[in-house]
Amino acid sequence: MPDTVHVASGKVREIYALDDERLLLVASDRISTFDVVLPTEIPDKGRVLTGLSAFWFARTKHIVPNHLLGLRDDARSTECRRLAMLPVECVVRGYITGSGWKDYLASGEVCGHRLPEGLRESERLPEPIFTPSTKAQTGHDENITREQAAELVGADRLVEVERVALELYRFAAAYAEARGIILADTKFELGLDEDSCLVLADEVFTPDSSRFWPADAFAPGGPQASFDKQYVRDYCESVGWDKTYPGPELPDDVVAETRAKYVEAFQRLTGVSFDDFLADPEVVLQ
Ligand code: PZK
Repeated sequence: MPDTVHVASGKVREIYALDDERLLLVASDRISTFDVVLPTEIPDKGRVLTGLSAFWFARTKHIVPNHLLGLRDDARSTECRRLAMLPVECVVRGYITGSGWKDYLASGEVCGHRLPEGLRESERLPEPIFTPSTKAQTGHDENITREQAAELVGADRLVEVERVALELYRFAAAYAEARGIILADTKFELGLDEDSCLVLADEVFTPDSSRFWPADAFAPGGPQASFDKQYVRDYCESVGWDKTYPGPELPDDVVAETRAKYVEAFQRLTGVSFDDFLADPEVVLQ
């Protein structure tokens, strides 16, 4: 892409500048597990994530405006508005897992929310909770309290961010649950436009920004199977990998099963056939 300046790399995505106001987000087919990007790609994974994000952007603009301008014909590239990103990760948890479970075990609290006693790992919370974290440049984001988040974005902005994040989560979790997928938790990136209006950015309700669990296998009291990455995790465990770089190459059957799970999540949630999306990516916006 001549005239297109690379501005940032994520583990599995790239950002390019189209001009002063617009960015291009490109989702690759790379996959990470246990925080390591594997040497083997999952064909179409980036397209699934791009299509899912666009689908959710189109269905949540009554809650908050978003950065989406359009999808490219490659089905993996999103043109978007360039924003001033807020310096907090906006996490909402409907279930107690991951770092939330660790914090709950240690203190009975997550980000200043006191939770009921006796919760089991992966249990549904009485109400979804907003649990902001810092954006770590390297390593893991660190959970912070609402007071610490208010210092980073301002108290009034934080009230708005929390309300929007909880409303987005409630909307998508109910929608997904009706289609057999539990959205255990999710992470949003929000920014401000030129008028200082709050705008939803990045990727939304994808398996990379959220935990997707198959509802029919839900069994609190331990960790849950991942809707999308379980075959990858099981394979990585089976070969005795020590979870440090580099990760193992994936065999063809694990790649095929994993691709099928991504496509299944896309089709269950969007109701659009994946082939129809590839033929005309913007069908997910209708
Ligand atoms: C922005 N990231 C995360 C890092 C990626 C993504 N609309 C926007 N305006 C300004 N900045 C960003 C966005 C969005 N979305 C998002 N970093 C900056 C990120 C690395 C690779 F693909």
